Amino acid sequence: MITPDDFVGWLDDAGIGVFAGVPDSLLKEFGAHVMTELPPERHVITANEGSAVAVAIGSYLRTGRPGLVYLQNSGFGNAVNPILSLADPAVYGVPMVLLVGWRGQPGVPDEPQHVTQGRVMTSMIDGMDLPWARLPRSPLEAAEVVAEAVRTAVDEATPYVLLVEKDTFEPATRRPTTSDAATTTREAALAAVLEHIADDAAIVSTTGMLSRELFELRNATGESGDRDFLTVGGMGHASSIALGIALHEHDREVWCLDGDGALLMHTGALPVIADRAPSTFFHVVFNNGVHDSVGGQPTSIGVVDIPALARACGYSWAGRLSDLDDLDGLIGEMRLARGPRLLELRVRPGARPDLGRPTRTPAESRRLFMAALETGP
Ligand SMILES: Cc1ncc(C[n+]2csc(CCOP(=O)(O)OP(=O)(O)O)c2C)c(N)n1
Repeated sequence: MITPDDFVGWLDDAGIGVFAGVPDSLLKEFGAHVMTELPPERHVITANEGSAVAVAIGSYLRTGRPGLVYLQNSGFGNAVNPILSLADPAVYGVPMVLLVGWRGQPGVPDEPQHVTQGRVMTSMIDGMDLPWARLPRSPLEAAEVVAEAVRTAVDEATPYVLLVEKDTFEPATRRPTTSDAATTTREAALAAVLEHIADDAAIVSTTGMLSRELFELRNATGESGDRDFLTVGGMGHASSIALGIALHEHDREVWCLDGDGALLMHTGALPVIADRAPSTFFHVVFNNGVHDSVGGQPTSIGVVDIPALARACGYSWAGRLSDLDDLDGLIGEMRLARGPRLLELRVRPGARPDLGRPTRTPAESRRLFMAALETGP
């Protein structure tokens, strides 16, 4: 295995400038290293993977040094647009190295949302005419592959993809510390919110552990969970999925249970939701300040006043809660509002170590969800 320290050293030696990306569980140790060791001007955790490519482009324009863009392959689609429309050798020809966590790699069991993306990964890269290599686990070979990747990216003025398999990186020597004052766990807050949501409401939950917690809470309480749509992939799109449902629901409440990283990934959904103003739309953001599901790397939500953002985007009501005792009153207020409303819940990072994964297939969940919503509220 490779130490993150060695890996970043090879990149430094090869002339890499900025590091930008969206965290991934396979890159957790690498992420912990760059977060604790690189100065802030050399490392940016971006809202989505396309923005990371854009940061690398901008940094190259100013310094002439290629950037390192890191991402999980589920976010590769977000990166495709600025890669092909800007960085590609036929356009501006901007060198960079893309470090891509290969979830769903053929032969390695993984969740349904990773299977196809994992299988088509290399053919997608080939289809984009990008040079690529697997990052070897052996340090000697990896050092050569990294040097060759940067050389090719620069010589051919192109993005170069390095695919990272499971267990490639050794643990980082230091981990970032989080200083969140919130005491409530996401799971406890979720359970409390569920008590206020009517049985006939539709729920769209965000990507990551929140959806896993929702699935387990339903099992624990013996509820069917048929009206829950778990957004297992497509991070950031839960709110627009909920909007798509709410357009057709004039009586039934539609609840989007979101994360702060997911909210930031596609914040542009907020004014669109407000513009369409479905009166049945309820948005709850479980804000732990980090990408908890993939290792706890900070999002930029700390600089955002989420209720003020929602109001500025046109939501008819927005509030914040840190103490679950106030939930009753705030949900009452939400219900009195006429258009979309948003409640921010401050929660603490972390999850149960024994948190399971949904045992229903996504296709079965989709069938049950559609059938459950066919019956009136
Ligand atoms: C497009 C895309 N990029 C990255 C990921 C990997 N990923 C899964 S969950 C997650 C973090 C979500 O953070 P947040 O919304 O704050 O929720 P939390 O995990 O903190 O509850 C990430 C980065 C993904 N699934 N899809």
